Amino acid sequence: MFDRLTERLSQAVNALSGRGRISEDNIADTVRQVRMALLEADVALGVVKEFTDNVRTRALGVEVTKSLTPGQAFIKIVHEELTRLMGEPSTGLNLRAQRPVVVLLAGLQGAGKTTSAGKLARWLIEKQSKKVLMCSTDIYRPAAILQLETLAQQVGAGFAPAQASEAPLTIARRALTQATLQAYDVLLLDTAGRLHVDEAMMAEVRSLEAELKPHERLFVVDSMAGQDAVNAAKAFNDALSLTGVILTKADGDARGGAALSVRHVTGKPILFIGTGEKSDALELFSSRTHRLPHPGHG
Ligand SMILES: Nc1nc2c(ncn2[C@@H]2O[C@H](COP(=O)(O)OP(=O)(O)O)[C@@H](O)[C@H]2O)c(=O)[nH]1
Ligand SMILES: [Mg+2]
Repeated sequence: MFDRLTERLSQAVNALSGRGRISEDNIADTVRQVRMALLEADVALGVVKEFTDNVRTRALGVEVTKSLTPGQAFIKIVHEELTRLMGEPSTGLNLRAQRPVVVLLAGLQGAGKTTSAGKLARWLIEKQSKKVLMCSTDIYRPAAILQLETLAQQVGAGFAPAQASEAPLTIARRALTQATLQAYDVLLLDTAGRLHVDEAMMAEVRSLEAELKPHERLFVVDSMAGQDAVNAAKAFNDALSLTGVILTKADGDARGGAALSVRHVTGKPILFIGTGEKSDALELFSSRTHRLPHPGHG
C-alpha cells in the first residue's frame, strides 16, 4: 500500500545527497517534493502540513555528523517522522478484561464492518482459540442481520438472534446476557452505519457504548475513503473514544493516505487491515518500516 509513497519519498530525498550541509535553500525543494508525495498518496492537507513542518524544523536543527551525509540525515528524519505517524506494529486486540470481552465495530455504511466482524471472529477462533458470539444491531438494512448470521456460521462463531423490528439496544443487551450465560470469551458487536456522519447514528452508537461498555471500540474505515474518512474518524473518536482502527480494502488501489490521516486525527493505532472479501483476508497492521525510506539505503 505504501510502495508508491515510499518510491516518491526516496526520489525526493535522493536529490539532497552530495550536498555539504542542510540549509533553508537546499531543503526547500525536497520538502516541497515530500509534500507532493504525501498529497499524491491522499494524505489529508492538515496532516501533510504538520508533517512537513516537523521535518523542516528538525532538518534545519540537525547537527550533520561525519557519519551521515545531509541526504542521509534528512532521510533519517523523514523515516522517523513517518514511523511516528504510523505508530508501533499492531499486536491485535486487547482482550485483557473480564469475559465476555465486548468488541464494538463502528463506521460508515459500506466501510466493511460486517465483513470485518466475520474476519475478526475467525481470527480470534483460529489464532487465539476464543469462543466468539456475534451480534448485529443493524436493523436498518434488510439483509444485514442475515449477512452476519451467515458469516458466523461460516467461521464457527455463535450468533445472537435479532429481529429488524427490535431496538438496537434491546438486541445488544440480550446478546450480552447470552454471552455471559453461555460463557463466551468475546462478544463482537456489529453496528449500523450511515452514508455520512449523522446525529441519529452517533446517538445510537453512543447508547450502545454506554450500555455494553465495550473494551475495544474499533473504527472501521475504507482505505480509499479520503477526506470523508478523516471527518468520520474524528466524529467516531469523539463519540466513542476509539481504541483502534481497522482499515479495509487495502487490496484495492488505495495509496495509503487514509491510513496516515486516520491514525493522525484519532491518535489511535491501526490494528488490522482488510485485504480482500473472504474471511481470511485480514492482517495485523504494521507500517512495514523496512519499506519506508531509511538512512542506510538513501
Ligand atoms: N476487496 C475488499 N472488499 C471488502 C473488504 N472489506 C469489505 N469489503 C466489501 O465491502 C462491501 C461492504 O462491506 P460490509 O461489511 O457489508 O460493510 P458495512 O456496511 O460496513 O457492514 C462488501 O461488498 C464487502 O465484500 C476488503 O478488505 N477488501
Ligand atoms: Mg454491515
